[in-house]
Amino acid sequence: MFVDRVRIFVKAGDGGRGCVSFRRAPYEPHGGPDGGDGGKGGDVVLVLDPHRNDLSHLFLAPHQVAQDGRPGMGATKAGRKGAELVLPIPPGTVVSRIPGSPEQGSKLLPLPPRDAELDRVADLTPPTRRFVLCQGGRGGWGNWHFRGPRNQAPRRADPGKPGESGQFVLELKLLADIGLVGLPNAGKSSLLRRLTSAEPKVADYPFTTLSPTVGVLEWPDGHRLTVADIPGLIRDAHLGKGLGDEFLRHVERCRLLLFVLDLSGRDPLDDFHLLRRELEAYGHGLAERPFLVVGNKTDLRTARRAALRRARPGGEEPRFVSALTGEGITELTTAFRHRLDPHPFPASRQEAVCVSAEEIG
Ligand SMILES: Nc1nc2c(ncn2[C@@H]2O[C@H](COP(=O)(O)OP(=O)(O)OP(=O)(O)O)[C@@H](O)[C@H]2O)c(=O)[nH]1
Ligand SMILES: [Mg+2]
Repeated sequence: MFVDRVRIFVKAGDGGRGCVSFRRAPYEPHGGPDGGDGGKGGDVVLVLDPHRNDLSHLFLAPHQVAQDGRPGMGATKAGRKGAELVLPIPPGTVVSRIPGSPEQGSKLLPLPPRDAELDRVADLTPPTRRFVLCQGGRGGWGNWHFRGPRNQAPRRADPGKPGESGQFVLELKLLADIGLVGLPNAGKSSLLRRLTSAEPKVADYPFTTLSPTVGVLEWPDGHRLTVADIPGLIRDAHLGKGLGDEFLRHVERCRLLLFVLDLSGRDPLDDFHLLRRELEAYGHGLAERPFLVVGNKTDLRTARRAALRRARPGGEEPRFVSALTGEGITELTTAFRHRLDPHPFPASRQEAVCVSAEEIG
């Protein structure tokens, strides 16, 4: 189960109660106040975890409550702090508060629609690694704070402050340098496998890919680019056909789009225009994003190659590869690098190598 949008209720720990206590010792019948302060409640902290690629763990456990602080004790001993609650989340998660969510009360509100106006509180994208979503409450003062010349034996101690709470929507928008966009069966996943060591499923039927995958391309000089593969788009995807535009938000933050066209299928130029129209209909600036065009499956049909080259779809010189045989892959990775890295790099170092998809972040 791939989950990229959840709503959760979180509550930080309450502060511990302050203590009312008096010193007791032999020969000291009226020892002064010595009630310690309550401990602070635990915070709820979001922490980036590059090994996580979705939010299913929070979908299954949408109530997250941190530990309360312990009450203060005699002999001015402070109560122990509540442990912080760490929620690991994938890089690229956007966190918004559901407006009007009751500060108290843990009944989950319905997940707001995608276009709802939400109050964004954080975008967990490196270099941000930690974000305190809810602060734990301060511990209450013990009675020794209230001693004074007029009141040598205060019986007052404060309760701890309640921890912050709220309901939030967490939405994953994958972070990658390059996003693969294409019709079902164009060979996007095969290309990702060829480019990186990620292993998305590949099969000879449409909609093999049901969730996005990110892989990493690395050059010997240490330069890295991340590549995201998403489910295929079809005509009227923006109206919810196929898997709809549900997954386009995962390429919203890619710096470069790669249109993957199937040379063995229908007219690749038509496919290109269809994809462009879907991106325009989706909006969010995707249609204006820089792109490259690649014709895949050169091992099957070469006749289409010349026609596509002449047509220069979108004014771009198309590249040609075979994800199956590896033909043209080095030229493609070089094109990525030239497009995304402003610094020229030596020709001898142009061939990229694969690294584990887990090393993202
Ligand atoms: N001959 C040949 N077949 C290829 C090539 N690239 C992909 N294929 C085949 O095309 C089919 C679809 O490949 P996928 O990589 O699953 O395509 P996809 O674009 O990820 O498809 P969806 O996930 O359904 O959108 C598979 O049977 C692949 O083996 C290629 O370069 N040459
Ligand atoms: Mg696929």
